Amino acid sequence: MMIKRRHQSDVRSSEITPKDVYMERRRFMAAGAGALLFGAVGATPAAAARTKLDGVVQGLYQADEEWTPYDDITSYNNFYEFGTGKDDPIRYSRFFNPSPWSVTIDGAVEKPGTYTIEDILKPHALEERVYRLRCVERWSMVVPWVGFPLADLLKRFAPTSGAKYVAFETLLDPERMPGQKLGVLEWPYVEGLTIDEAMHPLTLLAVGLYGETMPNQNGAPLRLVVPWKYGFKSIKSIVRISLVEKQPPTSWNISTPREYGFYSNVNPEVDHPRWTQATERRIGDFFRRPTLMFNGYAEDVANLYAGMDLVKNY
Ligand SMILES: Nc1nc2c(c(=O)[nH]1)N[C@H]1C(S)=C(S)[C@@H](COP(=O)(O)O)O[C@H]1N2
Ligand SMILES: [Mo]
Repeated sequence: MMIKRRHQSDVRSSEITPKDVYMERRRFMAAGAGALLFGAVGATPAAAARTKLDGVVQGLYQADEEWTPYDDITSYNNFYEFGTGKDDPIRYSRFFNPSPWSVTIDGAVEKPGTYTIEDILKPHALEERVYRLRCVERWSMVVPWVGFPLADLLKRFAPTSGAKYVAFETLLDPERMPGQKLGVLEWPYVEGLTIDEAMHPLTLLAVGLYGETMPNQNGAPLRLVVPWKYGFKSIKSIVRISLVEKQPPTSWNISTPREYGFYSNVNPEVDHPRWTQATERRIGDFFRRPTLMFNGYAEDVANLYAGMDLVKNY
């Protein structure tokens, strides 16, 4: 059953009030010392432009849960290229311009090349899918993404038999992504999936949310969404997709291998070394709730890991 409850914060840009702009300005002013590094102190930004996406159809997957409000999805998140605080991405991605944008598809494909984002998107119908996203830090949210299956894109470039894994890379540009001037991670941010995970129908390349183009802080113009894995697998602002023979490196595994493995499936039974993963706090809720195996997508994805030791392959 599909139940859709739109939250009152689902407003068109024309409805954004002076109060919103004021609050946004307050956020900016509160930026403090970090702002010296990240720039833009004293700027008076208008509310971010919000552009509706045309021709979006209802997708197959609709989590039957209340959508997390737009303002929460876009103001409390992780995007270390714009700082490590939860409210850094909205603040410091304000002037990021994701256009023009191109994406390189290479490795074990018959048709490698670098394509404009327009050429990448052209053949794909956009659909809305409501997915749960759970961060390894134990907060979660429900997001109406707009996108298309990654599998449809990969098939266009004709993977060869050497394509066992898919590696993803975020833009590397410290001038435009000032968090890359800090050594908190190795840059660029990289992630990877097995080919079966990448071809799974749940795996989405997203270009927007709430029916509108992707906000900068959520990974404009193109990001991955893998709803049964911890949020960090869902890499943002992608510039390269490589089909490869060997398991590719991933940013969090490079930085802290004991805490973050290649698979990173949401699993309430396998704890993070420093905290339990059995519960989570839905953004906007006060009480914690139990975390579900594979984030509630076990029926769809458990077969990908049949016979695998999920304690070893964390
Ligand atoms: N390039 C890049 N992608 C990233 C991150 C990041 O820091 N850099 N953070 C990840 C983490 S930890 C999470 S929880 C999700 C959050 O997605 P959201 O911002 O849409 O909530 O993005 C992931 N993708
Ligand atoms: Mo995360």
